[in-house]
Amino acid sequence: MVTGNARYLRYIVIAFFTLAVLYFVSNSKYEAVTIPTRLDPTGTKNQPVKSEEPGYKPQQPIKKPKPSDETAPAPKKPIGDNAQSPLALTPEDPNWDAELVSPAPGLRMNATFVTLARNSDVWDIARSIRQVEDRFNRRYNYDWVFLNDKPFDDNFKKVTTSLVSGKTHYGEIAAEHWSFPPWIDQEKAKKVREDMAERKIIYGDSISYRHMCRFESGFFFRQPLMMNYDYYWRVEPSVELHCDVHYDPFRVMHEGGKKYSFVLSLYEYAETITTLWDSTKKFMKNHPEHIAADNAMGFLSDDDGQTYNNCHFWSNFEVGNLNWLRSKAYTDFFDSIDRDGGFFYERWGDAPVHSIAAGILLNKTEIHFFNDIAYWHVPFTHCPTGERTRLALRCHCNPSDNFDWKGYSCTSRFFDVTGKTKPQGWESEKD
Ligand SMILES: Nc1nc2c(ncn2[C@@H]2O[C@H](COP(=O)(O)OP(=O)(O)O)[C@@H](O)[C@H]2O)c(=O)[nH]1
Ligand SMILES: [Mg+2]
Repeated sequence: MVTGNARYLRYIVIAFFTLAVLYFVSNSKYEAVTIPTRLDPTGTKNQPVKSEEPGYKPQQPIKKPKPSDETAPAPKKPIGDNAQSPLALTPEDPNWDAELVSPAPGLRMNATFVTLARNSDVWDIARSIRQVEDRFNRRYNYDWVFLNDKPFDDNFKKVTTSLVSGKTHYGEIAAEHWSFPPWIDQEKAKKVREDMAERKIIYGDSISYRHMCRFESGFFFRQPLMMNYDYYWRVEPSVELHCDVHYDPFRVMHEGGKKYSFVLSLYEYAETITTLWDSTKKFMKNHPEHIAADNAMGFLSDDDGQTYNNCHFWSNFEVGNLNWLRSKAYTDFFDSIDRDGGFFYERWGDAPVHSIAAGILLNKTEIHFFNDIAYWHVPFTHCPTGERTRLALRCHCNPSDNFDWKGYSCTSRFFDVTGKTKPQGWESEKD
């Protein structure tokens, strides 16, 4: 009996000891020190952070280094298998739900988001990025190029890099792409600004706005960081996306042979472009070889090209083909109108410039309207027409805010000129 008790006691002691060892081993694993890291503002490496620093918060090391430099990224090879993952454009298409898997299956295009911004735009662009990521890019991880006429500061790089799921790149624009060309008469340009200020024309007195419009018209697509990409999606600060983007718009462009696209169109403020159409006509006369046979002149002009009706695609949203913008046709067009000086002697916007180019240099079929991409830039909304689409895309826009079929929009004209059928329900969204 005594021996039996002693044996039990021994078992209990051994069991207790074993449990104690196991507890110690497992507990010490959970207390293992994690090295806190912070994303370096250049995005190239992770830097240790001292625990006494303000803002210290232990976290897991960030897995993916995100290069951020001034050199062009290496050209990307398409990944994925197109045949395995056909584009699903409507809820009826077989691959519709599969597209919401993250990362989205299928091919990636050689494409990037692009944003022109100042350091002071950081929080406004942060909002835009968050929405683009939530509604689309978190599943696709496309890169994002940021361009600025001044160096981006560390805070801008840190905040934007933390939000973008693809790689981020930061470029400083060369002075010759953001300054007065030598042929501009400074006195004349100054008088125009003073006069426009008096007439209260929006941005009429601004020099930087004019540099911005000329840059977006003629230079963003030839920045070193943009040279290796084929497609771009322009995103401005403080824009909103109201619906899921269920498919890859870059693939729609590529597979549909599209070169330019839009979601909103409207009439330009005539006083900012008084002579833009004269310059366009001069170009058309000098370069008939660039005019597309099946162009969309009917979108731009009501009298077969005599006058401009001021219709333009709103360029704060664009998905487009960079090789088209880099083509001889487009650069001849830009160089020709740029010589006439209207970016400074008037206040030509990049929206009418891109739109006129698309309207005369492209065939109608190469311009695409993205009904599915819900978008807001102050003060206009594009909310997809058709309740089925809005519900399927989990939209949060109010359909009565949709600008497409209102009197000041040119989208109805685009449908008429291109012979497209307007989406069901458009008539109930007129004024
Ligand atoms: N780097 C830089 N970006 C600018 C400047 N002015 C405007 N932008 C950018 O150019 C785009 C258009 O400017 P924005 O103020 O939105 O003009 P709006 O949409 O025509 O009212 C936005 O992406 C701005 O962030 C500037 O002086 N410097
Ligand atoms: Mg804007």
